[in-house]
Formats: sequence, structure tokens, C-alpha cells
Amino acid sequence: MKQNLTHKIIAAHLLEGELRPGCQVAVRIDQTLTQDATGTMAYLQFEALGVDRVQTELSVSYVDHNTVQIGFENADDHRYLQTVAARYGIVYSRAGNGICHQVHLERFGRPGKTLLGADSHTPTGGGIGMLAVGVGGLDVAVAMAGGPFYMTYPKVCQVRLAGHLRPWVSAKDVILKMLETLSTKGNVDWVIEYGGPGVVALSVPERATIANMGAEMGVTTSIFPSDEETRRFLAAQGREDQWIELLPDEEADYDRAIDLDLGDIEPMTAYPHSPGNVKPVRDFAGKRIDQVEIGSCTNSSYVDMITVARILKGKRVHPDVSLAIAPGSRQVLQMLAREGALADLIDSGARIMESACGFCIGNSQSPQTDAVSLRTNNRNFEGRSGTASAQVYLVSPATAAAAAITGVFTDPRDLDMSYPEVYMPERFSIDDSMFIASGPDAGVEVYRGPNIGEPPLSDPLPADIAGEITIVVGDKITTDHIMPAGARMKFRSNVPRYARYVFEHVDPTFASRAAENRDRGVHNLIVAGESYGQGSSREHAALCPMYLGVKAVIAKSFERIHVANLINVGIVPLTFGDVADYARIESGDKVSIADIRGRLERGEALALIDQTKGLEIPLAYDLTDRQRAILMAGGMLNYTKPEEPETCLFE
Ligand code: MIC
Ligand code: SF4
Repeated sequence: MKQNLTHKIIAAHLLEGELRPGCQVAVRIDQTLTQDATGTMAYLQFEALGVDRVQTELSVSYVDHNTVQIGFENADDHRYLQTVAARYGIVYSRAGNGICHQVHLERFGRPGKTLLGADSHTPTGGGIGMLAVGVGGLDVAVAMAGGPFYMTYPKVCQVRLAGHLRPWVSAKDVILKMLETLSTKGNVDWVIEYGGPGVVALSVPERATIANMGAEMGVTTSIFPSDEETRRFLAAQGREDQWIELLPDEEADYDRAIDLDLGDIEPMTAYPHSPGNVKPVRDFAGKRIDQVEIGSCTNSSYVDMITVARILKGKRVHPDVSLAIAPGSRQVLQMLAREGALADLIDSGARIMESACGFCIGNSQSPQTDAVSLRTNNRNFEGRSGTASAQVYLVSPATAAAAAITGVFTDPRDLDMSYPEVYMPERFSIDDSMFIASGPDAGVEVYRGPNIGEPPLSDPLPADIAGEITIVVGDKITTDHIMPAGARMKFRSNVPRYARYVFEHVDPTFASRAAENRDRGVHNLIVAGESYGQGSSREHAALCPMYLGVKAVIAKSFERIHVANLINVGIVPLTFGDVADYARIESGDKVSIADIRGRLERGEALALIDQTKGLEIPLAYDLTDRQRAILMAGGMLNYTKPEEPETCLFE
């Protein structure tokens, strides 16, 4: 059989399972990455697994999300991460070294390898030909302990690229075009594989931008071939010896194909409040704007930043606009500084931010009330910027820079200047001094400040679920809705504290009502519409509801990472036998699911009895034997934890 790229890498890492779309396969993980906001919990869980050292080829712990350090919590987390890394042999990337995905691409990404990351934008590594998948922290903990990663063998969609991008059009516009075509839902268990003659015209950082925002479609990952362009990037990073050629077989099999001519694409934007709301920039031309934010793991490469610097050189930021720029890594920042481009940015009136997530996750740079904010990042969910009423539009760096000067939405092709042709350098500035690669060293004392709590364990699944529908939510509920980030993120290492904010902006009474039910022995159930759990990988969107006593979520459909996180913490993900039943249930209804444990164990049908309405509602589930066993045990930690600490789990 002619293999595509995705299936080639899976086959090379296969530990068990049938290579058929829809079947569960277990694959070996070569590399892992975490960031600080998901990392503390992942390493606490890793420690709970009782393994003496990390078992992967490479595991890197980045600090890039919570670098604001108001109060002691962030700094305590950083020290925990640094010491736990030294204890177990994990590479630690210090705060200031840059955003995990950008830095990993620069310094560690290797074609043909598998990468599991506790962050939904881990697929950025697909730009360099890795099979890079975003998951919850617990899945990363298990992979670090040497366990396999279980995934659904994906269907693969080939995107055949032709032609070249025209001046002022960039990789961001390509991925926005893809989002217009495929939308943000209905793509679970697909991989997007880019190919065709147009691929050669895209550099690795451009490919990475496209692969990064594939996360917004809900696909498992996106991947590009490893070709001469990949070799050029690795050589420029001083790592040419790590290059291998990796192409699909000629006439490989795909489950779907899409043709896209790069020359047909124009500057695009995603308008509020979803990355799937896509229109051409020219549709908004002349609309007044208040803020421009340039950076994030999607668009903060050297070429992105130099392009912005060339556009801004000798010009001034419009007086009614606040412009902030966060170069994606210390490598990029160093090069901007050495080449004088940083001075051009500063001269223009741009505010230079740390090389970190910052504005993207709403823990800085929240715009004014009702502001129109143009941003180069990947998500414009309502409230994510930290300002509930803000209108966030996602755009390319060139479109962002154009608007910063004019003060209004501007198609960059309408600027009165010629297009600044910027190319990837032959050699990047290489300085790995902000990585600490030491250990494993059993003598290292792991620092645990007062913000570090133990990861909570769930109880084994009860015989029956009996309780209340504590909340009913609509379609496309993101993990930002469930577990707000921004200013609340500093409680990530402390689940009881963070749990106070579950659904904070959807229903501020949810957390206290749920906790009261839990304390009275009443189970909480969540009812949701389509595509529940979109967006981020944060397992806190499952852990904190579990802590509040949520036992089941009944949704019209789920997104991949979130459903895995629910199972990992012992919350049962159920769907409707008939989606019309969604409209018959209300918050506050008294409900039960009789004999859920026995029925799940035997693989029998389940029903929700709504005592308040006098209804019997058929429920469905799609769970493997292993997932059912995890749910019975009350989550992955209970399921995996060895009786005898210090034994290697997976040998
Ligand atoms: C995000 O972009 O939403 C985040 C913050 O990077 C998350 C991870 C997190 O919540 O810590 C993600 O994308 O997975
Ligand atoms: Fe950081 Fe934003 Fe990228 Fe998430 S999407 S990793 S918050 S830069």
C-alpha cells in the first residue's frame, strides 16, 4: 500500500493497534514538551507515577505563559519546574527564552519524530515534518514515564498546494483560508497533510504558522514533508545532521484531497469571536481600530518580525493605536537587536514585550472596553483578551503593521510602499545558554512553594450517577469558557483554588453550586451542544470540574483533546442518542443514570432519567475497552499508578 506521510510516521512508531481509521493505536513518543501553565500539573502527575527518570529521547519544560509574576505564585512554579527538571533529566527552558513552539521548532524539532506536547499548538512541529500532537498534561506525564500514547488512527486530508504567495500575502492568510474551508468543528480525528508543488515555496517557519493554527480546526495535527527547504532551515539552525528526507509515497492514499492555489489567496482576517469566522481584510477596510498586538506562537518568527520592522521603519504608530510586539524567542529578539530592526520598532512607537505568550492568553495587554484589537495570534474567543467587550480580529503581521500606522483596518496591498521582500537567513543566531540540561540527579531537592498542590484524584466510578444538571451550555464551548486563563492562570498549580473560577464568565454561580452539591453527595452533570471543549489543551477544564464533583458531561459532540482529558480524570463523556433531546433538558433538573458502572463495563446502552421532566433520554458513548477501564478506576492516575513506587511502569 502507498503510504502517506502521517501513516508512515505512525507505522514507524507503532506499539499496538490496527492501522485502520477509527481504530485506537498506541504509539511510541520520542519527544515531549510542556509549558509552565500546564507543566506544573504534568510534572506533579509524572512524579505520582513513581518513575525515576524521564524515559523519552528528549523532554523539554518551557516557561512562557505565566511570566508576569504578580505575587509569588508564578515564580514558585518556575522554581518547581526547574528543580523537577534537574531531578528527572528534563531540559529546562528558562523564562525569557521564548514561546515553547517557536523555540522547539528552532532548537529541537526533528523530521520523522513524534512529539507530544501539553499545549494544543504543539502541531507547530508539523512544519518541520514531525508528527506533533497536543494533549493534556497527564498524557505527557505518561509518555515521559515511558508509556505509549493512545490515539485514534486518523483519516488524512491532503492539501495540494500550487503556485506562490503574492506580495503582502503570508502563511497566516493561507491558514485563515483553510479555516474558511474546513471551519472549527467536525474535523476530529483527521490529520491535514500539505503537499503539492506549492510546498517548496514555503519556508519552515511559514509551514509552522500553518501547522500551528490547524489546531483551530480541531484536527489531530497537520504535517509538511521534510524536503530541501527543511534541510535549509536545519542547516541555518546549525543542525543539518538532524535532517532526513521524508516524503509521502508517490500516489499515496488519502481520505480526502483539497486543492489550494497560493496565488489565489489575499489578506484575510478572522472576525469576532471565532477563528472560523473568516473574511478578506478588504471587507473591513477603513474600520477604526484601537490596538494591535504582534507575536504569539503563530506569528513571531524572524521573518514575521523583520517584515513588521520594515513596514514600520521611518513611520509612526497612529496616535489612537496602542501597538505591542512580542518576538517569539530570544533567538529572534537577539537577531532583531543585532540587525538594528529593534531600534526601528522602538522608533515607530511600538511597545516591546517579553518573548512570551503575554497578550495571547490575556494575562497582559487587555484592551480598553469595546476596543477593536488586531492580533497576529490564533484565537479570538470572546473574553480571551481579558476584556469581555473587546472585538478581536486575527490577521497577518503585515496586516497588523499596516493598521498600526493608518489607525484603521487596511489591506496591506493598499499601503503606499513597495513590499519588503524578507528571506529566512542562511544562519540564525544560536545561543542555547538559556536551556538548563542537567540530571537526572536523585539528590536534587524539588522545590514546592505554597502554590503547588497535589494533583487531586477522583474516586472510582460510582454504581449509579444521581444528581442534578448543574449547567446547560450551547455550541462551541471552549476550554477558555470552562476554565478562564488570563489573570486566573496563576492558580494553575492549585486545583482547589483554581476550581472557584469554573465557568466564571458563563455562570458565576456554577462553582459554588457544584461544590455545595458535591458536599451533599449530589452528582453534578454538564449538558452541552456541538463541539464541546474546543481550543486549548488545559486539563484543568476537566480536573477542576472533577474536583467540584462533576461525574458526566452529555454533549452533542466533543473535541478530541478535551474528551481525552475528561476520561483521564474520570468524568464520563456521553452524547445524545437523539440530539433533539438536548433542548428538553434544563439546568436544575434532577437526573440519574442507573447502573452506569455495570452498563459501561458490559458495554450496554445507557439512559438519562430526568425526574423533573419525567423523561427517559437515550445516551450514547464511544469508548474503547481501555478508556472504559480508566473511567472505572476513576481516571488515568488511579489506573496507571504502580502499587510499588520506583518500578518502571511500562517495561
Ligand atoms: C492557549 O493557547 O489557550 C494555551 C494557553 O496555550 C493552552 C494551554 C493552557 O491552557 O495552558 C493551549 O493551547 O493548550
Ligand atoms: Fe502561548 Fe498563545 Fe501560543 Fe497558547 S496560543 S502557546 S498562549 S502564544
